[in-house]
Amino acid sequence: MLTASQLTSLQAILPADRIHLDAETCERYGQDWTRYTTPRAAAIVFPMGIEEVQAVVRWANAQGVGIVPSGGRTGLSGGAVAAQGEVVVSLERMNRIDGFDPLARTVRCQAGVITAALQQFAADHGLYYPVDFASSGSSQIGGNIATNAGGIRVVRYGMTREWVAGLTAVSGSGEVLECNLGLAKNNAGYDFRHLFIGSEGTLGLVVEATMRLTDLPPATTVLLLALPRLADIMAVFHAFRSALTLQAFEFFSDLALTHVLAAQQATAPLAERQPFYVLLELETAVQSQEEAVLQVFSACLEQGWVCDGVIAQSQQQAKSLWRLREGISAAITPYTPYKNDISVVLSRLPQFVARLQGVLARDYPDFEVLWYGHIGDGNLHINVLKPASWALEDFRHACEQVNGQVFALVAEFAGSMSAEHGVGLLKRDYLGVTRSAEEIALMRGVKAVFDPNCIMNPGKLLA
Ligand code: 2HG
Ligand code: ZN
Repeated sequence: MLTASQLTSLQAILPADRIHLDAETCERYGQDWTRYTTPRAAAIVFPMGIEEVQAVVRWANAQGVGIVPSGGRTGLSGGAVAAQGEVVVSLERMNRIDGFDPLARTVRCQAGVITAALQQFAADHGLYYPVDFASSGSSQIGGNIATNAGGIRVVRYGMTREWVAGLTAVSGSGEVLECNLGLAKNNAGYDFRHLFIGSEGTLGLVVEATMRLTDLPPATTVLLLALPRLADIMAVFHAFRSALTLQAFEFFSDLALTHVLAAQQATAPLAERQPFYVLLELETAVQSQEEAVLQVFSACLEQGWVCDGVIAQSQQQAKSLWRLREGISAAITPYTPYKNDISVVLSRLPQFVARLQGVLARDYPDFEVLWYGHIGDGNLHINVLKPASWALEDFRHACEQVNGQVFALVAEFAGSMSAEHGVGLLKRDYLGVTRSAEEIALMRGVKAVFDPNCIMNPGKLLA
């Protein structure tokens, strides 16, 4: 899809073996984990340094070609899909970790560093990188920053944003910007770092970052609790959080459990099935905290909020409980689920959930609807499974109809239409649920400053 002269000028920037035009590579790198858009990349390029990224961006501006920044492509909103003949800039060959500063407890990462590699680097130095999720073995730091990735420990450590001490970006106009210099304190004007975090590649490419590390977590206890009613979940949350420090507070429905058990060929963790389950990880460094776990657990049983539960007795058992939660998304991928990733403030969650249950039970009678997510953050992943007999477009259309009601509820409760997965292509038309027209107009203005020719990830986030 590139003209002969476009290709010739691109070949003057990068060696031929780092420009891929073949259909297989274009398909592989032209999409993320979503399966709702047909990839149509013109080329995939693999720069190996900041100057090469800058040269590609300048070339794209001169040629009027769109760029899709590409990390581990584990996104769920189509943010890394090349759907209209763009050049995909894969950062995967820029995967060096260096510049470890033990005093500042920071480390310098190129954008293509795999999340798990940073976690391992931290562990090797007696420290901890706490942002964690099921895709940490494939996702990359640059992508995590561009999407402000969240995951399973946000309730304790916050999102990726909290862990970026500085970043280097190549803006859409080809300028190299050093944002925040890794400083702990820096009030010298606007902090562009935070504009790039979560910008989904629409302002430029994050090429390097200085990431913060922290202390290793103390010993923890993992529990799985069974709940007859979702309405009681915040009471359980409050009871545990008042007594102990939460590392995670996740939930899933029985239908989600059914699918994950089938996919993993595992057996149910509790003798009796209940409609909902909570997976907690609690800090238990000292014996009094271990006792507190049992006390709160008993209190929840007495109240009738919880009717059964299991406390992991070994690391291995803790891992297998976690696999049930973390494996859900992969278990249902074959059903091309229609995904919602919504959030409200915790205090409004019980009322919101009650109303949402009503809407989904009434309007999705023919589809399997799975509930799971980071409920301790007020974040629900609602996944609707496509029946095999339905065509993808018809299914999507049917889901979008119901989604109008879901998003009306999100708006009524002043929630987010995308809590952690970003907006990308799939949620773009719903941005107005959470952001005002004035805000969206300002976003366009910001984009025009950093990316005047609109070459950066065109069509994502903003139409
Ligand atoms: C998770 O929390 C991921 O498991 C994926 O964010 C969520 O599949 C989803 O909807
Ligand atoms: Zn999630």
